[in-house]
Order: sequence, then structure tokens, then C-alpha cells
Amino acid sequence: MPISVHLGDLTQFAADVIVNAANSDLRGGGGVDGALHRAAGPGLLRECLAIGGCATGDAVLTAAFELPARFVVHCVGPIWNGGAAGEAELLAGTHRRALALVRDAGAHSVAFPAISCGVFGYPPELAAKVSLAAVAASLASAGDDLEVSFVCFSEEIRRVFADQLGG
Ligand code: AR6
Repeated sequence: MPISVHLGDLTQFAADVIVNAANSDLRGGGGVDGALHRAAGPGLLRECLAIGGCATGDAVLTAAFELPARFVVHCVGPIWNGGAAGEAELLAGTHRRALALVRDAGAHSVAFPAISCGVFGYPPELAAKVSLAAVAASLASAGDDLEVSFVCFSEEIRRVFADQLGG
């Protein structure tokens, strides 16, 4: 199965590329962003600050420093604002951009968190649908053998993503 859903901590997950749920300043923050920066060490923040920022819906690639991965892709998902502000296209876009960066880096496996489902307030059922569809469409159009994992931090979110993947 090229796409799988897991319960776990992304900072401990084994994949070539770990995806961060960042903000457009790339200055670190709470949630999975804070956890990844703590686990990676200060080099990650230095590289992010040197990049300077990333638009919502886009993504950038850095080294992984102390994380058990080769690279980190920092995705900037949308803040939920009711659903009529282009949130779905921005959420799909950041997933597509992340997979393009993974391919360009020559990596074969990538692990995503539930982007925008925490501080950014995106309803998980809607985010799971958009995120999984964007990844599935990208895999189908590229026709490659990327292994994509969604690593969820709570059983509730894991179930939402697993149900969406199954149905
Ligand atoms: N492993 C996997 N998932 C995690 C982990 C972890 N270690 N920690 C939290 N999550 P969030 P967002 C889950 O808030 O909504 C930050 O301050 C979490 O339970 O991390 O995209 C950034 O700097 C939730 O399901 O990201 C931005 O400012 C999911 O990861 C802003 O938050 C995403 O929650 C981004 O907000």
C-alpha cells in the first residue's frame, strides 16, 4: 500500500523525509513544529531562518539535523477560516509541493502529520479527505513508488484518516 496511516510521534518515525506543519515565518512554534525543532536541534531553525519564509500552500526542504531522516519538508497549511477562503486548495497544494520536493531529493519514503488539524483549526474529517486525495492524485500522476505515511498523534485523528483512506 503506497499510502498508510499510523498512530505515533513523527519525531520518532523512520522515513527518508519528515514533513513539518510549519507557519509562513518558518520560525518554529508549537505542536508538531515545536516537537520537530526540539528533536532536530538548533541547526534546523538556523536553516529555516536563512530561507526566510514560505507562502501558505507552498513547502520548502531542509536538512534533518538530529532527526532520524534525510530531510525535512516544511509545509505551510492554511488556517481554517470557514472553508470559503481557498483552504482546500491551499491544503492540497502544500501536499503536492511536498511530494515534488521529496521526488527532487531522490527520496523514497515520506511521513506527514495531519497538517492544519491542530493550531490552524481545520476540521480533521475535511482535512483528511483533501490531504489523502491530493497525495493519491500526485502518486497516480507521477506513477512512482513513493511510500507515504500519515503519522497521527491521537487515536481520534488516526481513525479519521484511516476511515477516509479506507472509504
Ligand atoms: N507527531 C505527530 N503529530 C503531532 C505531533 C507529533 N510529535 N505533535 C502534534 N501533532 P499542529 P497546524 C499533531 O498544531 O494545525 C505551530 O505552532 C497535532 O495533534 O502541530 O498545521 C506551527 O508553528 C495535530 O493533529 O499544526 C504553526 O504556527 C497535527 O499534528 C501552527 O502550529 C497538526 O497540529 C500550524 O498548525
